[in-house]
Parts: sequence; structure tokens; C-alpha cells
Amino acid sequence: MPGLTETSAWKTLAGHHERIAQVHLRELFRDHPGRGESGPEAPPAPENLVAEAAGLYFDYSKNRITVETLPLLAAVAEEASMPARREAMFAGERINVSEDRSVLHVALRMPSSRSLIIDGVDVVKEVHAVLKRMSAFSEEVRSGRWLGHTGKAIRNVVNIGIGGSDLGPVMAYEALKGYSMRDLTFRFVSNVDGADFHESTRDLDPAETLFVVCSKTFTTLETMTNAHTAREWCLAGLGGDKDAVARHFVAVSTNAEGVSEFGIDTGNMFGFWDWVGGRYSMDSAIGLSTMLAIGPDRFQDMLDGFHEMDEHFRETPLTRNLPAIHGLLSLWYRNFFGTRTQAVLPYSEYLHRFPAYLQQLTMESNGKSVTLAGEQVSWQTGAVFWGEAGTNGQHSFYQLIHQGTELIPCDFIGFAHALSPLGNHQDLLISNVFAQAEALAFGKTPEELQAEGVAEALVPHKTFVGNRPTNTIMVDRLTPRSLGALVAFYEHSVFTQGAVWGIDSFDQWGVELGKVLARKIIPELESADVPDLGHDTSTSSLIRRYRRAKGLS
Ligand code: G6Q
Repeated sequence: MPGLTETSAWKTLAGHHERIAQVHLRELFRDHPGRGESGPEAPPAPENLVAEAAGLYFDYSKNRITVETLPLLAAVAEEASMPARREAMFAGERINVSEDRSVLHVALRMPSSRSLIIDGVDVVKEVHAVLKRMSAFSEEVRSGRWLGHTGKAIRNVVNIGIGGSDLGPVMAYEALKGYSMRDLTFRFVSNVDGADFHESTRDLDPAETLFVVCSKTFTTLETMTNAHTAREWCLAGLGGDKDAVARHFVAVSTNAEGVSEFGIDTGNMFGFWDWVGGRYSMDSAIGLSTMLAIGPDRFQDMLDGFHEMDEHFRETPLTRNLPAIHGLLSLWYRNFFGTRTQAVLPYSEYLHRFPAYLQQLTMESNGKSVTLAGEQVSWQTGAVFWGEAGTNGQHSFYQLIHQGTELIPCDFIGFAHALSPLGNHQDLLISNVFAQAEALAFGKTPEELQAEGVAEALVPHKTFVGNRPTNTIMVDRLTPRSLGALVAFYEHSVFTQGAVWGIDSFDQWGVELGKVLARKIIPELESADVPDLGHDTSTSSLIRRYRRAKGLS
């Protein structure tokens, strides 16, 4: 089988790139003014470069593409068997080859009327059984019926987890705070730095606090350390009676043995499955804190949003398929324009943790350099994703996006309606989305500056070359449902890229490495006897320096 860059579709696309790489977005819009139109005036697909699904309006017209580009990108995806791989995922085949696992986060949001049999088990039925238990538990806590050890109702929920067991829950909580039960306080502890636990609990009463310990493996150093500290904190505050654990701790895990060893009754455990990857788990029981915050019905709305985007991704031809288009455009810049990073800029304060969440989703998934068969790739894979909620970034790093030497494709995410409407804040906010994308695309020419009377010496400084690509994603309102659709949109964009690159987007051996390395050094930092340090001189000296600072020899 030829390598990706040897396929005929890739070569055709490379030729097309050579022809249009230098064409400016000004020319592209001049030659095809309808490319950004929607509604009845719009030219037929693929002449207009906008698409809509699951409540997301996706304007990709400000990209450095012509009407020919997308079909050529789709041909690359077809030749790389991306549609077959997509079907294999939905069918539950073990497409995570290095871990020999199915990849079925899409089953987490299938309606109960569906069924999907994997190894003789109906996974949809299992998913709904857990959802039912989560709902019952959430109702108990939210109604005040679930009492702590001393008989007080729960007022604080502390989620303990890291990586995929933290970033999704905290992002979703922040995003949907406007829908949350405001008399419950939510905190998220992830870092093994004791400061995280301390600062998250210092003002809480253990008698009113519930810990949700989220760990797929229930062995992760940071989470287990924080969970043990939480147990000590709780017992110390409640008179040391071990029975208190049952009323103040629940677990979300696939490891029932580990949960019960820790001392949590498995009756208070919510399970999930090895076919749910950590970074794809916010809609599994890992989302228990989300459900506690917004309630079971809204959690179901979020799942419905995910599912609607799943169905769109599964069934729509690639050239009208939102996540596929987004993924293929990312690949277009990464592989043909040599871009190294991509910015995600949500214009909603509620989405301030969304870039961090996406960073894990994109970079842990596609930060790979061997193919599924284990061969070194000879093409670039995952870009660096980063971002910040608008408009804050405009007052810091946007300068480089506008006038720096690095080409950075950007995603702008905006909402038509504010969740916290105040005066004309929303108009001001969204005007910035439109203005930034417009300025990035079209820039400002020296001639325009001269016509404005700008001093000649300042013209180069004030010139904006433009031709900087952006996507604009417009959504009516940030709701549980639209959040689900938005997350699924990015999940499937990541899938599309990984499938074309031929890599395993669902393993994370780099994370596993970190888990092993630290465990080796811990005893060398703590032993009373001088340890025999077999590291390089730099690492050994750093360890000795740390020991001396602690008063050890
Ligand atoms: C996600 C990764 C990783 C994982 C954490 C926590 O895809 O696998 O971020 O979620 O390392 O792992 P546990 O849930 O097992 O504690």
C-alpha cells in the first residue's frame, strides 16, 4: 500500500496547493463573492463554503481554498479509507490497535432505543443502566435527601481526577454553570501539588462535602494521592469514624477492585468501560459532577447534542460534513502550508476552559509519529492547539496572529444569545468575532493606509497582510445540547485527521511514560539513606539538591 503522500489523491491535492497557495483571500472573495453566503441567496454547494448541522453554523469561507479544494481533500480522505474507519468505529471494531480496544464514546450517547452488541453484550443497554443509577444518585444529592455522616445535606461537590478524568468535567461545569444548581458548590482537584487540594477545600465543611473520585484505572498517582488526602481531611473533620467514607465518597472507575480496596463501597461506584478513552469520557459516568450540577434531564440534553453530531458525522458526505471539513482543513494547513499551531477562540466566558479541554483532545489523540502498523510517518501529524476566551486574547497574543511571521489558522466560536445578558455586552462581544475574522482575512494594504494619510514611515508597521485563515462557528445559544454538539464536532474532526494520517488517535503511551517515570524517583527523594542515583549528572544533581533542601543527605 502506498504511503499517504504517495497516493494519487494526495499528489493531485499537492498540485492544486501549488496553484492556489499564494492566492489572497481578497481575490478568492472577489472571484466567488457567494462563497460566504447562506440562506436562499446562496449559490449551491460546494460553491458556498458554509454548512450547518446539530445547531452549529460553520462558516469556512475565510479559508485559503477554492471551490475545488474540499472535493480534493475529501478524495484524500477516501483514498486513506477514512470513511471505512469511521464505520469501523461506529460498529465497535477494535480500531485502537495498540491497546486492542474498541473506540465507542459514540455509544455513550446513543438513545436507549438503539442497541449495539459488542462481544455478546449490548453496550447501549449498559450505558443506560449506568445513566439511570447516576440520575437516581444525582436526584438524591440535589434534593438534599442524600445526607452526610452527621446528617447534614451535601452542599459541596469536589471532583478528584486528572487528565481525561478532570478536563472534561471542569470544562463542562464551567460551560454550563448558568444551568447549574447554584446552591451547590463545585470544586475540581487535579494537581498532585497539595496547594490544589488545600485551596479547593479550605473553606468547605467536611460534613457537607461529597468527593467524586474519578479515575478509569484507579491507580493514577495524582488522583490516588488526592483521594487519600481527601479521606484523611474528611475523617479528621468528622471525628475519625471510617463509616463516614460511605456517605462522603463515590467513585467513577472501571476498576471495582481498586475502588473497594480504597474503601469506597462499590454500591457507590459508577462504572464505564475500557472502550471509553479518558479524553472521550466527559459524557460517561466521568460526567457525574456535570449531572450533579445541571441535573439528569439537562445531562440527557447534552448527550442528545453529542448524538445529533455523531449521526451527522456518520451519515453526511464528506464535503458537507462539518467535523470532516474542519478536520480536513486542519490537515490542509498542517501538511500543505506547514502550519504548526491552531488557535481556538471561544467568545464566551463560560467556555474559558474549552481550549484546555481541546488541547488534550487534539494533542493527546494526534500527537503520534508512527502509523497503525508501527511505521514512522513521513508527514506531519497533530498541530499544537491553544487558545483563550475572547476578547481577552485580543489584548495579548492576537498581535502575532495578525502581524507575526507564523501562519496560525483560528477557530472563532460565537453565540447569538448571551446567557447573562447585560446591556449591549453581547453585541460588543460578537462584533469582535466578526471584526477579527474579517481583518485576519482581508488585512489592510499600504494603499489603504496611504489614502488615510498615515505617515510613510509608519505604513509598513500598520500594514496587515491578511490572508490569515479562520473558521467561524456560530451557535444560537450555549446550552447543554449545543455544548454536546460542539464537543462531538471537535472529537470527529480529530478522528478525521488521525484517520487520514493513519495513526492511532486513541492510545496515549506518552502519558503512560510519565506515570512510570515519577514512581521511580519518589523513593529517591524520600529515603532516609543516601540513595544510589543512577541517573545522568543533571538529574542526579537535581535530586541531591532537593534532598539537601529537605534536610536529607
Ligand atoms: C486520556 C488519558 C489521560 C487519563 C489520565 C487519568 O485520554 O488517558 O489523560 O485520563 O491519565 O487517568 P485515570 O482516569 O485512569 O486516572
